[in-house]
Amino acid sequence: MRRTLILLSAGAVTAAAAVVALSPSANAATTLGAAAAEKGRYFGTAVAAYKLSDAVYSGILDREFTSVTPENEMKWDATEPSQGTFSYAAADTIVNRALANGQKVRGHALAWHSQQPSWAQNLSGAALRTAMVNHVTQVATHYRGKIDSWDVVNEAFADGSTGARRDSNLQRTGNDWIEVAFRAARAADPGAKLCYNDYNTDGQNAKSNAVYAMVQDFKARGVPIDCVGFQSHFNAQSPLPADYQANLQRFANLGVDVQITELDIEGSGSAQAASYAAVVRACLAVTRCNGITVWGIRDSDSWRAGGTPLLFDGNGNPKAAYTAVLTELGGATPSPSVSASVSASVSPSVSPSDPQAGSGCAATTSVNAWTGGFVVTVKVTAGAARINGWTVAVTLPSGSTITNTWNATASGSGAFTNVGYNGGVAAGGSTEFGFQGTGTALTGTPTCTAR
Ligand code: 9MR
Repeated sequence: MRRTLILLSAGAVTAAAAVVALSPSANAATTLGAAAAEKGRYFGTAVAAYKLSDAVYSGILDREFTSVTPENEMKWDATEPSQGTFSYAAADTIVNRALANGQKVRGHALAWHSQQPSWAQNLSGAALRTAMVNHVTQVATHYRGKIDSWDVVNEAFADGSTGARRDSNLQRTGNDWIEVAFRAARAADPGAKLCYNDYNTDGQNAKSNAVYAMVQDFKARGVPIDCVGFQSHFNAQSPLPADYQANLQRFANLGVDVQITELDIEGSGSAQAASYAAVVRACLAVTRCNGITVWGIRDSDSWRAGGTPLLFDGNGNPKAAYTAVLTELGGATPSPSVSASVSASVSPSVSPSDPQAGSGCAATTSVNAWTGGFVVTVKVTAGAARINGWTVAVTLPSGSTITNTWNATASGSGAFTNVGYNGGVAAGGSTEFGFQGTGTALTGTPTCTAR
């Protein structure tokens, strides 16, 4: 952690000195996506199309994440509910919204034994093989050019010590069904990375050994495969394995990217935070680990909500696990920590090179506007002295409405006040908040009042 020392000179009332530790740098990235990007990685989440109208959900999604995975909308039952009839509306909503926001898309999943439409469940043999190839081809063609990575085949290996393939209707069409699916996907979308994705393969065990052997064989025979996804659903029964990093590394050494694709860790508090940090550390230590996706945004969005396994609580507030992930990525939450309190009021002397010299606070905006809507990010910068709270006032054109605010409380028309964790800003430090609205965005400069 880089610590910045700011020495304060004797003041008018009582001489005092304080050491203020910015955590860790006033310029550190303040979102998961921005921090991961500085490490050359994406940070993604699973998204459910029906939740996009929830402003808290979409606000966090757009602020924090640089990749999205449709949680259910690209599965076989969703995209081909009856044979030969394709239904892309829900997945298209997620994909097009993500691309418009500059987020990558992980496609999930082309061929899987689960969530098959009933017509496919009732097929077997050559008819099922043909239907599977057609499905892979049609869906990958529809999304050609839009998908960063496809989970071409999902969960094809059995749990336990056998190292065998999972029995399924697809497996019963012949052992080559996996490579046939990969070849069909490559032909349909040559630009997408093609992944094999599974769970309980996060450490070295019989199942991951079997996947490893398959990838090694594919590479040797020229079957197109670019990445392996490690779902990483952890809880007390299935904890983060000690050899997680080593396992990621051995797959990377085969010449594929590795991605953490469905991360969630049941638990709470510092124990959960420590496990999340360890996952991030492992990925950062493996050059070819090029992205992490968590399996949902808020605990309440999780497929196992009771285990509170995600980075935001049910209200959308960042948890300790969020801070741990952000810190491990080299980012920092906006609020500084003060390691020694000032013992009396002082008049600080600020180095002449300090660009924020002055008092109170200033606010600057960055506006992303489109026809009918806008997102404004506001940077609040403290002047020459630490501030303990702030209120920013903006003037909105008449007819414009604010629909969502993050990292601040909207208090009345166009006024925003800090929330609990970002009111304190060290001298010269800054914090960000944002809001989204309909209509036309503001054009003028906002005013900032410090407390
Ligand atoms: O999170 C998904 C949940 O909403 C679905 O009901 C479920 C149906 O199978 O799939 C969940 O996602 C799974 C993913 O597609 C594959 N790996 C395991 C995930 C959690 O079950």
